[in-house]
Amino acid sequence: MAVERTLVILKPDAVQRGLTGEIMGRLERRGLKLVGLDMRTIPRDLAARHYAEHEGKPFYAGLIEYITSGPVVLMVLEGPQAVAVTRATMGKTNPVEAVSGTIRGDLGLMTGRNLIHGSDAPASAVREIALFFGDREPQSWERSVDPWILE
Ligand code: DAT
Ligand code: MG
Repeated sequence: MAVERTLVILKPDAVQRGLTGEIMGRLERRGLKLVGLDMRTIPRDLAARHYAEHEGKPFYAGLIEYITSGPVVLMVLEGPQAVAVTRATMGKTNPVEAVSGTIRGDLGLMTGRNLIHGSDAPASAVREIALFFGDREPQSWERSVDPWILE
């Protein structure tokens, strides 16, 4: 099974609501390995590059306002099919449709305050990790419990 990396952003609402630990804990407990971590406020130009695919859509301006409105926590996670596993753990984009047990389904109510970003495909993950962590290498480390998580 392909080992992938994915970019996660714990959005400003997750930080302001004190949910970063809760959300990081869920992703850690899933078995994904943390290989990058940072806290910062995303500048508008970087937000625009990150969300370029949504430019021109009715929610675009609000999305840029929201994602740049305060500090976020950025994570790079690694594991087999890390992109799909992270998306499944997050739940659907609209928290109303996200099933219970998912991050958005348990902790959110509205699409414009849906707590978390996760790359939507391996190619997007490569692009987004370069965008946010391009100037540094992900942390490589041996995780002693790996034989109990990975076949
Ligand atoms: P996701 O974040 O699940 O990958 P997306 O890439 O389609 O979803 O959209 C990016 C973000 O834009 C999403 O997390 C919240 C916002 N958004 C998407 N569709 C929206 C809509 N119809 N109304 C308001 N905000 C929306
Ligand atoms: Mg997306």
